[in-house]
Amino acid sequence: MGMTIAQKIIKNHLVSGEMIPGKEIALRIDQTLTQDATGTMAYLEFETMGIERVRTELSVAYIDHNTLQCGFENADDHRYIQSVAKKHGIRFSRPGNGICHQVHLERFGVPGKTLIGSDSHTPTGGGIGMLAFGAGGMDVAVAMGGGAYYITMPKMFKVNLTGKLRPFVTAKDVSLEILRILSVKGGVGAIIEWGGEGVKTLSVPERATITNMGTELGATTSIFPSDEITREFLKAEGREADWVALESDADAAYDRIIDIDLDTLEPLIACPHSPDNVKKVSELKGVKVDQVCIGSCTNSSLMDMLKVAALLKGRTIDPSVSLSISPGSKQVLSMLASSGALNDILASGARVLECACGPCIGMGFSPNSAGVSLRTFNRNFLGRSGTADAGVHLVSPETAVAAALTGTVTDPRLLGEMPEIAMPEAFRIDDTAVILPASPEEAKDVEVVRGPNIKPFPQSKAVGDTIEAPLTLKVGDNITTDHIMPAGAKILPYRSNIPHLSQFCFGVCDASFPERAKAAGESIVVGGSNYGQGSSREHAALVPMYLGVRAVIAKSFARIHVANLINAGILPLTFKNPDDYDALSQGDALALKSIHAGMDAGEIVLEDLTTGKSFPLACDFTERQKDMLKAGGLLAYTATL
Ligand code: MIC
Ligand code: SF4
Repeated sequence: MGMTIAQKIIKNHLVSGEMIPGKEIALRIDQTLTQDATGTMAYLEFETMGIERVRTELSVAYIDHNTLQCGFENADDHRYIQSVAKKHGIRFSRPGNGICHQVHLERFGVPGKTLIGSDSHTPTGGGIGMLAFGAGGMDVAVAMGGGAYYITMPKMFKVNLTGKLRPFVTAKDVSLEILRILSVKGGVGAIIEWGGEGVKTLSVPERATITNMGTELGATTSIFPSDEITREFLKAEGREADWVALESDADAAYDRIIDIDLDTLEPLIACPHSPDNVKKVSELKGVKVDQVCIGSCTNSSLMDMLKVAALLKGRTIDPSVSLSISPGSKQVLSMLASSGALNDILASGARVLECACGPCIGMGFSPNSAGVSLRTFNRNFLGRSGTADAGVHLVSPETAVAAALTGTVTDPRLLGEMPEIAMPEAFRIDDTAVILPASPEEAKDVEVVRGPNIKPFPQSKAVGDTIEAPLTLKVGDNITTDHIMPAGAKILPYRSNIPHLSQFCFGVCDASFPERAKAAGESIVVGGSNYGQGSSREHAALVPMYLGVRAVIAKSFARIHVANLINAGILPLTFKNPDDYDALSQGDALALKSIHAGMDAGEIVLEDLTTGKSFPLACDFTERQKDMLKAGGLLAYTATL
C-alpha cells in the first residue's frame, strides 16, 4: 500500500516502534528550535545532561516572546540563552530578528526533515513540507542531545482542496473553516495532510498559515506537499539547494478525508473564547471594534503585510480604533521599508511594533476594559490578551484592516478591489542577526551567564504505589495551558523561577488554588475533555508539580500536555466512564492504590473516600513512560540510564 507524505518522513526517521496508529514510535530529529519563554528552562534541562555540543543537524534559539524588558529578568534570561547557545553549538536569533516560526520557515526549514520546537506552533514548518512538532522543553533538550522524540503513531487525515480562493478570502479563512468543521479536539491523534488541486493555488506563506493553525485542531502536526511552489519559495530565499519534492502516493490510505472547495469560502471570524467558535464575518456586521492587531506567527509574512499596506494606502484608520502591526521578521520589515509599504502603514495611523509575538501572548497591547479586539492571531483564550473581560476575535489580515478602517466588524469584500500583489522573486537576505556558536575548541572557554531570576529546578517525586490526596481543583472541558499557567507581560519573565510562577497557577479558573494546593501538600486535579490544549509550555506541568499535584484525572488530554505531565512525574489518568466525572466534587478525599500493578494492567481504581464510591480509570503507558513515572519524570529517569 502507498504512503502519505508524513508516513514517508516517519519511515525515514524511525528509530524504534511500529508505524501502527496508537503505538509509540521514536523519531530521529534533524532540527530543533526554542523560543525564549520556554527556552531558558529547556537549556537548563539540556545542561543537566552534561552534553558538550548539540547532536542535531541544526538547533536555533530564538528570542521573540519575552521582548518587553520591564526589569532585569528577561534581559538576564536572554543573556543566559545567548551564552548557552554559543557554548553548545546552537545558533542564536537575536531579539528583533523575528518570530521563531516565521524566521525558521524563511531561513532554515527543509522539506522532508524532522523538527521539534518548544512551542506548539512549530508545525508551521509543515507549510514547507517539514514534519514539525511542538514539544515540551525537556523533549527538545533530549533531542538536542541526540535522543529520539517519542510520539504516538498518528492517524492520517487528508484535507482535499479544490478551486481557488476568491478575493478577500484567505488562508486564514481556510484555517477557520477547518476549525469550524473539526473543532479544537477534531485533530487529536492525527496528522493532517493538505492536498488536492487547490494546493497549487496556495503560496508557501499561505500554506504555513494553515499548518500553523493545525495546532488549534489539536493535531499532532500538519503538512503540505513540497512542489514547484515550495521550490520557488526556497529559491527566493537563496536556498533552492534545500528543496526536495515530496508527495503522497496515489494509493495512500487516510483515516478521514475532508473536502473543502476554496471557491465557496467566505471571510470567517472566531468569536470569544475559542478558535473553533467560528461564524461568518457578515453575521457580526456592525459590531463595534476597539482594537485591531495584525501579526503573530499565523499572519505576519511579507505577503500578508504587503496586502495590509496596500489596503491601508491612502486611508486612515477609524479614530476609535487602535491598530498594531507586528511584522513577522526583520526580513519582512526591511522589505516593507525598502518597498515603501511601511510608509503606507504608518500614514494610516497604525502603531508598528517590533518583529516579535507581542500582543499575541499578552506582551503589551492589552485591550481596554471589555474591549472588542480583532486579531490575526491563532488563539483567543480567556484572559490571554492580558485583559480579563476583553472579547478577542480571530480574523484574516484583510478582515482586520476592514475593521480598523471602519471601526466595526466589516466584510472585507466591501473594501473594493483587492490590489494585485506578486510574490517577490528574491527576498532580502541578511542573516547577521543570527549569531553562530563558538567552535568546539573556543566553546570550552565560553562562560554561561546566569542571572538571579534563574531558580533551581523543582524536585519531582517518584510515583509510588499509593497516592492519597484531596481533589483541590475540578475544572471543565477544553482547559488550556493558558488557564493552568497563564502568560502575559507580568508573569512571563518568571518562566525560569517556578516558585514565583506558582502564585499564578490556574489563576484564570480559581486564584485561590495555589494556596489551597500548598496547604494540602499533595493533591489531585480533575478535568474534562481535551485537558491541557494549546501551548506547549511545560510550566503547566512543572508548576503544578511544584505545588504538589501528583495526579490529573481527565476525560481526555491534549498530546503535548500529557507528555509534559509524564515528563514532570505527574500521573495522567482518564475516566473509563466519562460520566464518573460528575460524581466527584472539589474537596473530596481521594485515593489511588496499587498504582504500579494498575499501570501494568491498564486500569487504576480511584476511591472517593468522602462519598465511598470508586471509579475505574484508564492508563495506557508504554514501558518507558511507566519507568519515567516511577523515577519521578524524564530528568530523573535519564539519570537512571
Ligand atoms: C503560545 O502561543 O501560547 C506560546 C506562548 O507561544 C506557547 C509557548 C509558551 O507558552 O511559551 C506555545 O504555543 O507553545
Ligand atoms: Fe508567538 Fe503567538 Fe505564535 Fe505563540 S502563537 S509563537 S505567542 S506569535
